[in-house]
Amino acid sequence: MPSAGTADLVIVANRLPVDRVTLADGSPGWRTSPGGLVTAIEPVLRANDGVWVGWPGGTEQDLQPFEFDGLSLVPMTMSAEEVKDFYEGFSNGTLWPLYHDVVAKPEFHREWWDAYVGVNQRFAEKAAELASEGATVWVHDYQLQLVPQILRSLRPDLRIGFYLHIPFPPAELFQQLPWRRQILEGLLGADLVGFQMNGGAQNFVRLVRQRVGHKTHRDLVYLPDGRTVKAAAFPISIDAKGFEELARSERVEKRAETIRDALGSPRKVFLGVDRLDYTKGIYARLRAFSELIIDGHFDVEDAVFVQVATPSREQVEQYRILRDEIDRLVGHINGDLGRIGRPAISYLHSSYPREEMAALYRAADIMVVTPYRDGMNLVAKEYVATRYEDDGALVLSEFAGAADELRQAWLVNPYDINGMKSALLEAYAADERERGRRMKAMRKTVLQHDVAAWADAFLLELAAARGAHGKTVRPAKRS
Ligand code: GDG
Repeated sequence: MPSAGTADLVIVANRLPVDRVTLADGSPGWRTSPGGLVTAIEPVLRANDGVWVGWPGGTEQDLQPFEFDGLSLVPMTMSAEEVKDFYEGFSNGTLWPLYHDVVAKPEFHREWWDAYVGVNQRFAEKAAELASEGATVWVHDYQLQLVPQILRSLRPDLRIGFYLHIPFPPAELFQQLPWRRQILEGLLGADLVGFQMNGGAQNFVRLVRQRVGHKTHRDLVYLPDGRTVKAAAFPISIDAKGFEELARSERVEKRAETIRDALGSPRKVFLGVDRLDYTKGIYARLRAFSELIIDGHFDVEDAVFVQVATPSREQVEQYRILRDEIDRLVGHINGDLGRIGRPAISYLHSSYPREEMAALYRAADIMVVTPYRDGMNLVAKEYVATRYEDDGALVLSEFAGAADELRQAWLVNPYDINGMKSALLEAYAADERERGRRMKAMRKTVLQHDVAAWADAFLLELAAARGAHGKTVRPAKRS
């Protein structure tokens, strides 16, 4: 067993919560990458002398552990080949489409798998080196599913939790994977395996029974060595209060007005905000909107659609194809339906500061979130958090995890364009009372179940894991 480190809590995630930037004096520095995960985990990290292990992006080598904003960060370097085979390849060309209902065809390449094993091994070794005797290690997401098992073999004294941010697919799809058994065994190294939804936890337990042959009962797996692994759902959320505060700020409120003016003050603004990803259903949603104009339900004076598509995974072939398809569709729609100074769709292929996101949410009357499959979808929850006057409408895919909690949204099947057209039209025409009634209920849910509650619930369950070794994580002090 390698000698223990000093951290009582180790977070292991593919990415560090910071991005590389060039400072004013030209030297390289770091900037916090915006996200709810760091907001939720930061207080727990502080209370436990914790460290965060992850890749800072890029192929820079020789990076040393550093402190940033009071957090201890341990960068894992990656070679250009690992970025290609582990990150773009196995993570985003194999697992991502396979876990999202194969909406794109997953590719299976043995050299991608070898790179996945290698990178998981390195991350596990680093966590083993940093964790104190009996520490808690919390591993995140589909890029690192082998880490729990490797880590357990290196350090049987640890308490290990794993959380999957994306859906865990049904057996019928998962079993296509040539390395299905290795992935399941990798996850079984954890004491607790967390999923967004119950369905994911159930798929996992069923697959373990069928493919690995372990005894299971409800949400528990019994291993031959006497360990028990629990699989359970912990729906993730956002820093709801933080978002609401941002939305209430004068700067954001002013900016929202400016955005509406710049759009030509239409009666209604529709909004979509997504990473440019084929799982998000951007193409079908824009078609549905444009057909409502063609059918004469409204025109560009009445309503415009703002679509923000944040650049994502641009080296992966499928993402390049998608970008071209959306470019072409937006060009067609605007060419056919727009007027001078009035495009039907304002398409922004760019990423923005958090404040601008909040202003966009405030400027939008109807938020349209129509993924074909999504673990949760935080954008839907962020929109709800910013509508502190209980106004605005949310059109939401049934296949986003968020649909389980946000039942009062206008729920749609994203494959059904006519159904989406009806929902968009209903949300467009709904009166203030109807919109208010729905938003009020959704706001209550989002504010109550925020990301801090999510992190606390996971860590509490991990602390209670049956027969697990190790110390217990101290709860975060939250304001
Ligand atoms: C995965 C799962 C699950 C986007 N563009 C900008 C920006 N964003 C922020 C949003 C939101 C986040 O990124 C996107 O989160 P989503 O949940 O919507 O989607 P994924 O990126 O696919 O996330 C998903 C999530 O993990 C968490 O477990 O919910 O199902 O797929 O917070 O606001 N933020 C800023 N500028 C942008 O341009 N600042």
